[in-house]
Amino acid sequence: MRDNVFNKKVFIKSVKENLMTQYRKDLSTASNQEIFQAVCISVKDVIMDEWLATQQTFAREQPKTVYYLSMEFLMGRALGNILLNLSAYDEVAEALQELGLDINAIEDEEPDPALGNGGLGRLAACFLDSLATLGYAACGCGIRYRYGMFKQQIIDGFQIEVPDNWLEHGYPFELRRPEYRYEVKFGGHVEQEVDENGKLSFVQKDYRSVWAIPHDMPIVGYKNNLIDTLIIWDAEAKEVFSLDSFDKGDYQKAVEEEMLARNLVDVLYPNDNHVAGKELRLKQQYFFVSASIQRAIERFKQKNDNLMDMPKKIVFQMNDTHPTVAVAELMRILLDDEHLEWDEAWEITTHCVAYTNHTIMAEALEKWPIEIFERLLPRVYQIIDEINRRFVLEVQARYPGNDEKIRKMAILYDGQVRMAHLAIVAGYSINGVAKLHTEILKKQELRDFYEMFPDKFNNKTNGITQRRFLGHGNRLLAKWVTDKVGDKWYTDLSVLKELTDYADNPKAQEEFMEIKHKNKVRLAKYIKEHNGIDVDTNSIFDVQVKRLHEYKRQLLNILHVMYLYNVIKENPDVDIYPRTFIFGAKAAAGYETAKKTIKLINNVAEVINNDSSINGKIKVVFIEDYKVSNAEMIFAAADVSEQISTASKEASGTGNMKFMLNGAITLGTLDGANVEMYDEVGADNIFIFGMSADEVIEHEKRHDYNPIDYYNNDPQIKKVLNQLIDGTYSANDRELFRTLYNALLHDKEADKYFILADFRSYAKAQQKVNRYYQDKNSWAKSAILNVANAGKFSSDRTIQEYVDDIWHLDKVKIDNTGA
Ligand code: CRA
Repeated sequence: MRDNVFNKKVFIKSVKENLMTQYRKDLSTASNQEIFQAVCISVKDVIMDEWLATQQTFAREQPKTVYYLSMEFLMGRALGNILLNLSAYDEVAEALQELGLDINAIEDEEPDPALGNGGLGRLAACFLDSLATLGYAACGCGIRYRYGMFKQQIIDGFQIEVPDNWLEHGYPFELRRPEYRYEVKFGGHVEQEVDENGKLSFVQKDYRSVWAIPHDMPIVGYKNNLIDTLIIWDAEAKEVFSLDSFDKGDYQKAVEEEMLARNLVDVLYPNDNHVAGKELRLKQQYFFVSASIQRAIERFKQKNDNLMDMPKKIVFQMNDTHPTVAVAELMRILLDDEHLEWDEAWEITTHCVAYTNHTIMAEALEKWPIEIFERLLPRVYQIIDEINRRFVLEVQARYPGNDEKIRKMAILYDGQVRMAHLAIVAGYSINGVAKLHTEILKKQELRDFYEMFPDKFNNKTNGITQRRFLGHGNRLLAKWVTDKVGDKWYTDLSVLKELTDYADNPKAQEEFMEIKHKNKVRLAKYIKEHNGIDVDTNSIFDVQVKRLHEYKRQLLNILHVMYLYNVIKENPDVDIYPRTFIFGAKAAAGYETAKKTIKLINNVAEVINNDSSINGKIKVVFIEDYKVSNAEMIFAAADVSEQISTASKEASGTGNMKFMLNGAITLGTLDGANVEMYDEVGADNIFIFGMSADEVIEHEKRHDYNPIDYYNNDPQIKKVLNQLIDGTYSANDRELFRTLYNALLHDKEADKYFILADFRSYAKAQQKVNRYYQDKNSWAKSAILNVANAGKFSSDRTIQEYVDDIWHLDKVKIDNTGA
């Protein structure tokens, strides 16, 4: 089947036909966007057959299915990835070339669907890719936000948020399926009714409701004919609002339902690792969770008559606390719609739901005021109340007289619903996302729960898909790797280990550095086009791209740049190899300190880049609108990967792995998955600095950290900090960076993230980088060894662990002969 359509001639013919039928145009008059759409239609033809074959196989074989419930799926562009996984990328590129078109330009026509904030959403996308590739039945469930993550513009150094209308031209790979809609109810009140058999039941009355309309996106497995589905739910008003209802007396209700549907999925909350606690967000959560669970149960019932068998066929993985209302919604459906007894419903629920924790940041802990919960979801709240009542009894039985335990562990406490506690009490598995993170959960954050349910806890270190982040993002290196060790790495990344043999080989080193250089040239071109800055492609590309957050310490990085600049100014002959410091980061719209940090980076860039006296030794670039599509290019071009979070704060990180896979050397703290990267690659091939997680946690407990000491005792640190408020980087407004200065020295929790404590150690590690890069062979060797040891960080490995330890899915083979 595939061969046919991706036969060049057939493909070209099909694209031309699509142009004609869709736009009545030919190649000479069609725009790139129109050609892109036409190409997608041709690709979709192939996908449809395989998708159907997959669904038929699932229907026949009834494999156990994981429903991955996530508020975010940061998919990035689909076309290139789909072609790669269909093993048609090269053919299509050649076909387009014959038509005088560059495949990159056509790929650039696709909006970058940004239905996620950062790591958590991108992880969900990598997981789907791995699930399909490994041959498992999986269904991603999320929200079809009309506006995903905003587009970032930098104007006069400030971040400006611009709405990203990704659906403007229609999204070619989604399939709207109104015939599979579900009703989701909000508000009203609960009444008790007795049915004809004398059985008591609970009925929600006077509610407002919307339709949840699924849109399917194909998740194409790598060369295995299997296509899983990502469902994103759109909201629609139940009845088209009509003036008729005015006469019927429910005009008000019709207006409210219309409004509810219209706002519900308008926009993704742009916070990473931070909750805003807005009522609309809880509505979004319940909306997609309810629809997804209704669908899962309906599908299950089509082939099974005993609901008690559900855990054999279904698992709901809750991606952080955002979808944990699933626990109560599943109970509600089993109790009220399926009329099971509490114990039966609880038995099913507690064997069907599992929870992943992604953060220990206090501001990310989801708690909802009971008042909101009860008003919005009255029946669901009753159920949570009952789960809590039973759980508290259990705690009392286990720890008689220990009220402290109840205070710490109850689901309902102090007027709030603690979503993590709900997930832990009901979930049969609770996992962290890197070894260190899981240990911190067990020993600190979730200690009481670990003590009570030790068997539920496990670790699943995050991973990334090599198909997108090496295969698609870095085609030169991908080819080099394939030349050396064969192409098995596409589905078994551990084979990269065989590259170890080449690490010492001068020719291989040269080839590797040559590829890195070409990727740097590609990025330099992008920077020139987007930022108007010329960068030296022979300089060290030192990169920190990720969300802007205080704990990630972009501030440490830029303060160090300011320090280096001072050093060069004082001693122009100092041995510093040319370096380009590259930043990319979005700040949540309401996060002032983060936005100030972006402004600081841009102002420092302005001063340094325009100072000819330093001979271009250092340059600073802030790449506007960091997103999945430019990320692929950035990883490929990096020499140094900055992973410098305060130890204990970054649960895992996944950017760190993408850099490693692309042969950048990590400069980082022993935090998150950096710890495991260090174990894999060895101390000689990574630059580690700073306090350990234990040290940080100790200081936090003892409240004994005083940043002022560093300021007073280290004149160079003092100078840099003073430059925040003496106009060096804000000549027209000396007060501009006062808040950053105060946050480091004078605020209540001054230097909460230990920037000054780690500064010297960071500067020293940076100096090591400076020297090491000048020994080209050693550098190349270490870089190659980073690629060679990145195998563990494939999301294929992560997913196989989830399958083995938590999900227990059946492997499916799709026979493509019939398709
Ligand atoms: N912000 C963590 O902070 C982690 C990802 C994926 C995060 C990252 O260290 O790699 O999750 N946590 O596990 C999060 O979103 C709500 O918590 C993240 O992306």
